[in-house]
Amino acid sequence: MIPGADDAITRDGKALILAYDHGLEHGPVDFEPVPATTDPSTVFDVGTHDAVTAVAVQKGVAEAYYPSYEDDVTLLAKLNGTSNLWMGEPDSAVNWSVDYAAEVGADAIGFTLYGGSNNEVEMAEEFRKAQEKAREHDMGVVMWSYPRGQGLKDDTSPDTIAYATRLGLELGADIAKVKYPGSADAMEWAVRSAGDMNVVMSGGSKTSDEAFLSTVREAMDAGASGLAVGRNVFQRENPEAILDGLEAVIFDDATVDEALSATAGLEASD
Ligand code: FBP
Repeated sequence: MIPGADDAITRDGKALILAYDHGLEHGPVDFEPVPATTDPSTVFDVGTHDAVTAVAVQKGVAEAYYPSYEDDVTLLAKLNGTSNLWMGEPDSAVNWSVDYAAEVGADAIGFTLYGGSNNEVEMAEEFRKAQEKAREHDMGVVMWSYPRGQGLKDDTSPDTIAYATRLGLELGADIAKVKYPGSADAMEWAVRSAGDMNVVMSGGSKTSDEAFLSTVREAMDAGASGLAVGRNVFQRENPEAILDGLEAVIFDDATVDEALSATAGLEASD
């Protein structure tokens, strides 16, 4: 990490990254709860909310839609990704170069590393090339640090998530995005393992407002620097409401009750 390298995708040192690479990673099934989200414009519109510090998308979506949002949205180029149709050992194709991401307008890159996979060595070497190229462009580097593979029994255990954040620090990320390890203590250990590097929590599948905001509150109390979230925002009928609540927790240090009040009146059905 380089101090300040992630400034373009953080506010006051905190991040709320809206991830929208699910069409590749999971397929259109993730858009079924709110069919309008099949259209990337719908989610870029959500990304113009003040709380969102960057929107993370794959190349094709960035090429086609980012030109209409470049004044209102900060682009995080998710460089690698693989479809859910792939049944092999966890791996991720590098789908665009850092040079091309910079040309499209990205301020930062995102890169998945499956530590523990039989493909870890190749993925780490690909990350090295992307990370060093990102430095030439003064772009921030976010590692989606997701240990998984046939040898790994529990990919969200406290040990595993602390190792995941540490991999981010060791390999030169500015932010590591990790799954929530299940408790505030485990998250605190994961944050401590990352040294001065920022750690953000991954959103996960959609839960209730209260459950989600409570987990984010716990993660922030444990020292996390924010959130990189997809489904828990765009699978809601009113994503702006939960973004109001998340803004309160992440940037204004609000309690869960205060954050729920911030969503009140806007989110009727979740
Ligand atoms: P969610 O907040 O919806 O979990 O999205 C975060 C994310 O990292 C996405 O960027 C990515 O598409 C997805 O999760 C991958 O999740 P997994 O590999 O666990 O299926």
